[in-house]
Amino acid sequence: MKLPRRAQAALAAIAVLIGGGAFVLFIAPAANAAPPCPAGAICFYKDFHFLGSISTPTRLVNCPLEIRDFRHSRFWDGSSLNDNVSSVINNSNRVLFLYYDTYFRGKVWKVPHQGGDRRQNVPWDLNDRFSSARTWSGQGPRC
Ligand SMILES: [Ca+2]
Repeated sequence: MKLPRRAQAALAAIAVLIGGGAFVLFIAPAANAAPPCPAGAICFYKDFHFLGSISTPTRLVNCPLEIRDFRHSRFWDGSSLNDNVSSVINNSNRVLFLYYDTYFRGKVWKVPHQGGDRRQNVPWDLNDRFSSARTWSGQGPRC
């Protein structure tokens, strides 16, 4: 079977890429890729646009439904959550409140649990500044 010239060129290019080891680059994840946020979870990301390392603190969706001091919480890469959160996805059924200071003090930023706003970059003036968080729901568990 005779392939059209374009198809021959494409096959030749693929053969070169595979032969040269470049094929690995196509299937390797991007350097900054973080896992997607699981259903029902609240996810903090170290970088904007849901990149960098991720943290999925279960204590915001189960009792005690709060983190009083981010200095005791970590991203998956081991770095501290404190003054480090840059984007957030709220896949839970609870409204999330993030606070500038520990023990729910200082400026507060609200992330709803539904609609487009449940996935957000942290505003510039609050980027890498949050130190505590808690969640609220009219229905969900109370502790
Ligand atoms: Ca950050």
